[in-house]
Amino acid sequence: MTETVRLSLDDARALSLQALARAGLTSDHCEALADLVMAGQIDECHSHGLYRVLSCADAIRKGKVDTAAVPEIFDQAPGIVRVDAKFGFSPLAFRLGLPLLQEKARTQGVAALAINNCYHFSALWPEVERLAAAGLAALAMTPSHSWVAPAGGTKPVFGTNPIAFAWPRPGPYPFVFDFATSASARGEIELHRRAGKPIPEGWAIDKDGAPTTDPEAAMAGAMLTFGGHKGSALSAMVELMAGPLIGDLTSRASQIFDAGAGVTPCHGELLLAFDPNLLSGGHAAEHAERAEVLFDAIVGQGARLPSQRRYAARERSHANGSVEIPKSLHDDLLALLG
Ligand code: NDP
Ligand code: PYC
Repeated sequence: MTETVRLSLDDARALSLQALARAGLTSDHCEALADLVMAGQIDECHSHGLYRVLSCADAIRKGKVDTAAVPEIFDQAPGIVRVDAKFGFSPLAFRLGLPLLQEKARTQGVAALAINNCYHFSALWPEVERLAAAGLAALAMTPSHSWVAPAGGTKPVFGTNPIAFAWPRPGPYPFVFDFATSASARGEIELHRRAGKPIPEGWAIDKDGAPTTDPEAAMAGAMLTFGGHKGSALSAMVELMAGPLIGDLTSRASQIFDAGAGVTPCHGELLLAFDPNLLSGGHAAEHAERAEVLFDAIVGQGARLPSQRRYAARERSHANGSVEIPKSLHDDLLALLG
């Protein structure tokens, strides 16, 4: 059984902030990153929680990330905001671009935020949740590194390419899903490797194209898309929409840019925001009721909504005032403090 350590929410946040500051990040980046990894840990999304502080520190140590990058915002068009992250981490770029994206979505009905030149390590649900909290429906997507074989192939082409969607609902919890278009996130395979556990069948093939449950062999070979050709096509869409469409890199190009350093990917991210009021001709409240009927029909038969596990974890973490992480991760985080 994995030995764990329980940290108060304040201590966990302080540890993340200290480790990121010690790695050399400026305070506004530290705050943006700590908020995100804490959100992941509180929701028990372990692959994108405190664990990610290690890969951020690694990318900085290898001289890849601009630790003091000041993102630049461009009001590109009535419905388009572009933020150049200037080769810093993405969370600060998102944070700075968000107000203008929301304003544009409310006036145009639909608006896009294109983030360019960002080192990306995070889950997407915190971002689409922010848009839902402002009463907007939202989509987000980003490539990563070419780790995933297309359906019918054996060589990595795609990134793990997550897609996240949010729909605002009454109460604190929007309808949100957020998943990699690969069978699992790369971070999940890394966590299995760290824990010395095999990965489930169907996640990956080894470098010779044979199915594998060995995390090391999987990372040296190719990950698989979810849902065969369907996940493969969605993954290609993410490559195109959050790559060439917004003037940024595909996962293959991001891997080449990485030049063997093996750090978190550097590329772009696309977010789309939709105003339900404008798009429904000013009758959002009335039509939102139909959405609630849909959700009732799902949960009414015992099926669960995506994010239900996360929201339950969030309530538990806040009630306990603490989060639990593997002792090995705690040791590695403490080691970053030198
Ligand atoms: P999961 O497969 O763990 O979960 C995907 C989604 O499905 C979640 O919204 C989850 O909700 C929901 N879900 C899971 N089981 C059920 C069920 N039985 N019924 C209904 N809904 C369900 O996610 P992934 O491993 O694919 O991705 C994990 C994270 O990794 C994501 O947040 C993603 O953004 C991130 N990621 C980031 C990348 C990047 O480049 N930045 C690349 C790849 C992934 P719940 O959480 O409540 O279980
Ligand atoms: O878990 O696949 C992943 C991932 C890639 C970049 C950030 N997370």
